[in-house]
Amino acid sequence: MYTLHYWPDSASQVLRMVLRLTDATFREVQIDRAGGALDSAAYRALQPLGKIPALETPDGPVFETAAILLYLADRHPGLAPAPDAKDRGAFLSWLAFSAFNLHAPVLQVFYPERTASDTSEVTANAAAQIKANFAVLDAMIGRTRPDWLSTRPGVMNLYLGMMVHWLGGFAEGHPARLTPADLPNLGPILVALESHPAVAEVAAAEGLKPTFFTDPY
Ligand SMILES: N[C@@H](CCC(=O)N[C@@H](CS)C(=O)NCC(=O)O)C(=O)O
Repeated sequence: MYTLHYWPDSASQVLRMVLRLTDATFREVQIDRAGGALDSAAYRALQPLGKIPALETPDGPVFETAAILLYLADRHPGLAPAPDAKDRGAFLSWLAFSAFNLHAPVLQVFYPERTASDTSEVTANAAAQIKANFAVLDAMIGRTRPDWLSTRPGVMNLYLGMMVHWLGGFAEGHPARLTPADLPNLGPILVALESHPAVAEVAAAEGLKPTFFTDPY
């Protein structure tokens, strides 16, 4: 039994989708942000920085989105290459790439004041990194067509899709705006996944449009 501590339209979103792809029993607890839950000792015991998400597991708490994705993939076959699979190294490399080189600058775009007081410069720099790094990843998909990043739902396509969902919410002209149409290889994968029940169910649960990737807000 897992317990996911979530907040709508935050990094917990991909975990809500991935949990629905498993046969695990789980419950989802909405974090009481207004009540200060992120700063509470109880929540800090699950996530030491008071960030969203955190997953309680039979093995203890697991935190950091990418770590939770890997934890679930290792216990629920089909979400990513198995530990002894030939393409495991490539999968791990691009999972770490996504956490460090995509998710981190995406967070800077949403919280630029945490990096420096000149928020427009922070946003411009982070947006440039996001665009350049998504282009590198997209080219890799075109070159190698990995099975672990195809139209079959799994941890990588849903993790990347969550970020594209957020970035597609920026208005035309915003430096960080990115949509499936900007990504020749990842874009069609996300379009194909949009109607998957795991995506549709979480979009509905979080009060979001069914066009989760293509027209997110
Ligand atoms: N590297 C962390 C980032 C988590 C994170 O920053 N989550 C955001 C929501 S998407 C959050 O907790 N925001 C609330 C805050 O920082 O106060 C992870 O991947 O889990």
